[in-house]
Amino acid sequence: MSVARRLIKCVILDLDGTLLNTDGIVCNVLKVSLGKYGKEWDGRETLKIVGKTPLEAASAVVEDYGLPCSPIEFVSELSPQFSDQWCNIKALPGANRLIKHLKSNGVPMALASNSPRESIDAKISFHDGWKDSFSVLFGGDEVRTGKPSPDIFFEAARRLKIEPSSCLVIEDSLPGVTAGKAAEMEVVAVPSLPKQSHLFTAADEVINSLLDLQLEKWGLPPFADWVERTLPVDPWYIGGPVIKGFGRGSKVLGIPTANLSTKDYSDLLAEHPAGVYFGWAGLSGRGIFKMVMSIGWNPYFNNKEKTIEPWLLHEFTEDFYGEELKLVIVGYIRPEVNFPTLESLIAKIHEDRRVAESALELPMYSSHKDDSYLRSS
Ligand code: ADP
Ligand code: RBF
Ligand code: MG
Repeated sequence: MSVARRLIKCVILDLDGTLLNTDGIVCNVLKVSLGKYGKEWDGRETLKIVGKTPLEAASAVVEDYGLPCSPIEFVSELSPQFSDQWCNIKALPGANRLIKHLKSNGVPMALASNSPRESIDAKISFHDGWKDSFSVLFGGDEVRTGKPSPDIFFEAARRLKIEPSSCLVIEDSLPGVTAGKAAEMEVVAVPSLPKQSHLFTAADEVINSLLDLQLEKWGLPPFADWVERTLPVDPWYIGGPVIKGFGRGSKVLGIPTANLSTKDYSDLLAEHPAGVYFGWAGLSGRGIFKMVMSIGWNPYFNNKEKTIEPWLLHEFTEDFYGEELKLVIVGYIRPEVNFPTLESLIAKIHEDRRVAESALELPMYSSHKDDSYLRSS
């Protein structure tokens, strides 16, 4: 095991984009509101608003779209629409696991968010056990200046009675990372927007999702739920007819991947972090097979779209395009990464296959082979 970089005594967490999957909801509200002004929301704007205070975010949108209202008016127009949506925000994968783990190990936790205290309280009220897990909560309206100013982190540390250098900040946004470093804390960035990790050079570590957090690096109690190099996840399901992919799985890698339409499942795909997962695959009329897959942008090929690439661990004598494929995903192996050579990418995928093949023999994973979803049509 690697030596801890620093002895950390507490964890300060950001809320939106770090623990909660707020992005989709923010986008939907903006789409509707801008529509009323005859404007079309361009998803790329999200980059400008993540991690900002509501007023700053509103100013950016009002200016970029030339809206005939002031940022303050825009905020008041949007707030009731946002409030209506708080109940629909899901916890990001790994958020509940992290909170439970730190709590049961007695690691103090603070929540420090740029959103107003009132919305923080409202948002977390929909997540069991969250409120009681934080000894300190701070909203952007409770300090003089929000992130990227370090105020909110200094205040959180002061209230925790722990010196800043012993605090670990977990943040998804650039303003948040800047604030954490300005407070001289250790900062792990978990960028909520795809393909942004190169911008987070100020962070002490950049990870792909909370599933990849290695607490022992910070001298904190390690997660104990990894089993034979795999992390069990709440099973989830996806299925549909097999479609044509980029035509390079078999040709370039010698590894065929039976692609599913991403259009029909964009919400589901957005919910799950990019990475390598495994589970069981049901192919109607042919049987049930072990499966290992990647979800993401395949950095080696730098795809524009997030795709799902399942490799069925079975030798087929023919293609099965158009046939109904059902997947149950039961575990996680690793984040998606880039490789210096095609050979190293191929070698890694074969290693993933071995990990998945052997893990799927464990009762905790093999029991899902009998899931009725795999046989349904
Ligand atoms: P594409 O880019 O169209 O997905 P691939 O080279 O990735 O092409 O090959 C995938 C196709 O190969 C699948 O759609 C399926 O019809 C076929 N195939 C054969 N064996 C397998 C397997 N073991 N796993 C996944 N797909 C397979
Ligand atoms: N592509 C990457 O660029 N990085 C990866 O880490 C990666 N991991 C994969 C793991 C598995 C189990 C599979 C089946 C594929 C993976 N690929 C990865 C995707 C590979 O690039 C993809 O199958 C081809 O792009 C097919 O179009
Ligand atoms: Mg494919």
